[in-house]
Amino acid sequence: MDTNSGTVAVHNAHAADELIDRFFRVRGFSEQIAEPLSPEDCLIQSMDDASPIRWHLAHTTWFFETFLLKRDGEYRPFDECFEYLFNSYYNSVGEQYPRGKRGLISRPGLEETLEYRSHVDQAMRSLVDGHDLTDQERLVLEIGIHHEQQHQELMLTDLKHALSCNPLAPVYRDGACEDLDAAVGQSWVDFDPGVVRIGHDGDSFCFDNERPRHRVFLEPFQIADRCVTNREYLEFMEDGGYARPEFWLSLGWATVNEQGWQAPLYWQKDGSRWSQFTLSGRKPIRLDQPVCHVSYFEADAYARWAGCRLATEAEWEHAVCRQLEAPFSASQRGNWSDDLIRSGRCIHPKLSGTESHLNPESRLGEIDRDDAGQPSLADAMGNVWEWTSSHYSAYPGYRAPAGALGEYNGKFMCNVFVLKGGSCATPSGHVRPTYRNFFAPQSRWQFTGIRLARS
Ligand code: AVJ
Ligand code: FE
Repeated sequence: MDTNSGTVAVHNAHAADELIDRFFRVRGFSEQIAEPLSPEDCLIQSMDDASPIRWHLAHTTWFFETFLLKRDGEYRPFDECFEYLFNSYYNSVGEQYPRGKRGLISRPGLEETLEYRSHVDQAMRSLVDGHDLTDQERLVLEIGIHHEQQHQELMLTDLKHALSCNPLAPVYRDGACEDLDAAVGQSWVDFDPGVVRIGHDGDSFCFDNERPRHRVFLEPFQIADRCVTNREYLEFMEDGGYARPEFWLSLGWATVNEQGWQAPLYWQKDGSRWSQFTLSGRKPIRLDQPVCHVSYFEADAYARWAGCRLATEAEWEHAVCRQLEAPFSASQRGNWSDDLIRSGRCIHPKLSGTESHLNPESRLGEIDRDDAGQPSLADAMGNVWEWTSSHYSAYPGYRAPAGALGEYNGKFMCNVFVLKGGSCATPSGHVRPTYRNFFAPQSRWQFTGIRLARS
């Protein structure tokens, strides 16, 4: 393995001091996520796609150990076997313990896993105190920090799935979900045809898959100023959405039937009332919250039922970037996991819409508009990941970085779709409009929702 040759990414890493502060803050937040959990909670694995909390705590540590510390001759590994045990998918590092069996690893236990973390944290402290980090070391450190933030989101989604399997509907953290319902209109934001640029530009951090920035031609389109709500999705359900093949892709229809899907993941009907499992236990469905935990297949079928479609990745990114340049910020109220935890709220999407959509006192029904009089896209960043119709493929000119970290993103560019914007399980500061998340079209356990577009 050789991550030291070639360029891992093409940004100028931040100053070492700022990075190492961020390193310790981010490491601390992972432990804060695990803090309310018992050792039993931290071991279970409810499906192949999900991993135990303990595995996430160890694997993120393994990342720094493998890609930074082991490059330094002085470093003594905590346990040689962890190289194999906590390798997720890096063939150039070596073989991997089977993914679907991670829940069988009862040892190291939670306590020892936390010792592993502090062993590595101390070694990281010595590394940065011992010498000025090279450019390459700062790059890998920054990737490692963002990697740990990706796993913080996965910890929350995997935990939600695991706890949802328990009929006692356990509460991870008590917290209020916004329980207000408000009639929220939906408007369309218009775009003229033309050549636009998408992808990351400049020196700030991004993952390799966000480059190179490149041109794309867009036909005229419209994109919704907010995400689809539970109220709207229920209309689809009540119109026989899950029973009518005409709305579904063939693979989607097969999945609906195989899995017996009749509603989004975590929904349950008691009599005539729908409820949903949340990280704060079971709660009634709030009609004006964005629909969440739908697959690509459901998002696509809903859009077809509504006479619309999903946006392409380029349409979504162009729409959001144009808006971020505009001099208003209503749509930028994020709903990020660290803020939600800090303020004791439920890790759950909030009402769909801008402030003015949502404040019944002031301008109910009115919508925020930018300088050109266009409605603004509400909640595009944070709240729910938005499925796009774009397959996750390499941008023109993309080359995976040399070395093991070249396995990070590029090799997954098959049979998955791009999601944009971040969710309420994403920590603040982790995503940007160019960020490319990706999941298989049948995946529902991430906080995924729907924004409509049309031509
Ligand atoms: C971008 C969320 C699809 O889950 O494998 C974690 C994130 N990459 N470790 C994944 C990731 C390496 C990735 N997703
Ligand atoms: Fe990982």
